Amino acid sequence: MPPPVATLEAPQVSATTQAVAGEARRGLTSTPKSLSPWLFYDEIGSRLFEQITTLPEYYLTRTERSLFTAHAAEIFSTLGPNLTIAELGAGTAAKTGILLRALTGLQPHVLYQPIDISPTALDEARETIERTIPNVTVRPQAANYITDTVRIERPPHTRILALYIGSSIGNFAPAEARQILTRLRSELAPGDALLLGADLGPCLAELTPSKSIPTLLAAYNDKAGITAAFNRNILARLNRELGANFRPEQFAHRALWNHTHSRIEIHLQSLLPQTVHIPANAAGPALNLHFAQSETIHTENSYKFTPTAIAALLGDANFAPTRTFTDPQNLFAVTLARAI
Ligand code: AVJ
Repeated sequence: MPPPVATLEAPQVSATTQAVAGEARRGLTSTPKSLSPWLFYDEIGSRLFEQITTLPEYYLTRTERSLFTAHAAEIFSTLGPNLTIAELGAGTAAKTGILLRALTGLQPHVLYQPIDISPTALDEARETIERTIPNVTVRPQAANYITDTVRIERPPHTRILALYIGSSIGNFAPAEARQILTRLRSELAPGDALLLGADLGPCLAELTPSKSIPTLLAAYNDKAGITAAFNRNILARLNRELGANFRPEQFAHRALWNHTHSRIEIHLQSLLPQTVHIPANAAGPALNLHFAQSETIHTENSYKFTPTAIAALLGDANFAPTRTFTDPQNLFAVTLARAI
């Protein structure tokens, strides 16, 4: 007989809230203060990100989409038949439909395996794709592909095309990016493939034309203030989930270009000296956090690449680049690589 269920235990804390509590404690007691960008993507944050992807300044999504539209046929003819598609960080899979639709024209059935940290985004991905694209079966996996091992299913006689698109790789420092691709590669076999979408850097010697720094900065500092709301939502989330008392409007959204590290940095800057309280939780005792005027919380890095850097990153993870597609303005790159 199992023991009776105890009734006086601590309130049930979900695994996600536990991870949020741990990351808030780690990041906000560090010097300088930081919070990891995965914290952006609760239900509200995921919705704000979807809005970002439609902003006039945010060239990334529409440029990558146009590259998929222009080159899907060539991508799949290069790869040949009998593919299954797995996607890291799929979100709501808005752009993936272009690729899935093209592939269903070439093979009778497609198994699509989206992997994402957000279960609500995955539900939406499954619903939209199964409703709008016949002959695709969606098998979602809610997982943090940074911390958890992901399982990619391989139906008999198929090769896997892994998608890592949307410049999601840009959130990671070079060593971590290599590790993500190396772990993905370990789930694949020679002959499988990866389609990597990465944002290109500004003012690149090896690319003419290349985007200007103002074009890049505008993508992270839109006129409508959606990116600012997305950034501040990280604090609102700590209020909602941890009972913290941040006043998000007392932090300014800042986006800057760090040339040395080839990355956009996103920060929240305290507009005045202030103290914020986070009650005790499963991750540890209560915290009183002091913010000096102008002190920042570093919330995100978004690395930008050269074609050479993309090829080197792929090579380090045992992928051989076969084709790189870029738009006429060299804003964004989609690279097809073979697992070797
Ligand atoms: C989802 C990481 C690709 O870096 O452009 C957009 C996130 N942050 N605006 C990016 C983001 C602010 C985005 N990625």
